[in-house]
Amino acid sequence: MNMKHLTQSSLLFAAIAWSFSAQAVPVSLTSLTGLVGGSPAATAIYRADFSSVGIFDLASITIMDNSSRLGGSPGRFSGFDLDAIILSNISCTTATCVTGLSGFSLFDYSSSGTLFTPGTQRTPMDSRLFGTDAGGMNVDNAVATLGNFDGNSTTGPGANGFVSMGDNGILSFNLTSRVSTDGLFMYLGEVGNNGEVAASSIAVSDRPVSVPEPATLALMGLGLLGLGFLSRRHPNG
Ligand SMILES: [Ca+2]
Ligand SMILES: [Ca+2]
Ligand SMILES: [Ca+2]
Repeated sequence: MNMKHLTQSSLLFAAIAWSFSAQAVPVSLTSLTGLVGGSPAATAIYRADFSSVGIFDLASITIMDNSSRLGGSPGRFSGFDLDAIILSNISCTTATCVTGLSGFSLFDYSSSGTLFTPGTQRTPMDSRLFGTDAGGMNVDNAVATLGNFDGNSTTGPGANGFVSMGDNGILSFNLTSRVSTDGLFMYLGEVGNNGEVAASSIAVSDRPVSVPEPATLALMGLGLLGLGFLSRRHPNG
């Protein structure tokens, strides 16, 4: 790592830590083989091994879209399309294996356990992003079903089972209780397998995420845009 990257890394860490008011560290993801989901089924699953993440107890997980208008569909489907996110102590190498897991009951996918900052939509814009509630500021888990990898990978009338975060959207999950990172795996699914997960950043913290101030988020978003070196671009993205 050269000095430039070291400086950028320090700045990014500072930006995340500031926003979370807690220790937050970036997480690397491994793409699993195969696709799952509803109909059509085109959800790609990614695995993170938290054993080596550098914190002992996990309290929150944050997904930061950084797709920068690169992949996927526009409008209400802009940005990262999250099908599901679960935690388990079982290591899977295939997407089909993950669909057979019973994830730990540590998520509250309702607005009580999530913090959502919608990203922007590419034209044609809708009143709200897909899979969000009437106000567009929270996940509607009756649509997104974030505990199940069941997304219908379509932008047509049959779209269901996921939430689209918008370009540079941020979605945080506060776990219902802290869990040891020893032997802990996270699995998350991206509907469409079009590079939006691979172009996003995942961070974890040993503290819950509190309600961020808009100014903080705006600054953080700009910081992440400028610090794209942490993005993991999908080769087909
Ligand atoms: Ca999308
Ligand atoms: Ca789902
Ligand atoms: Ca997608």
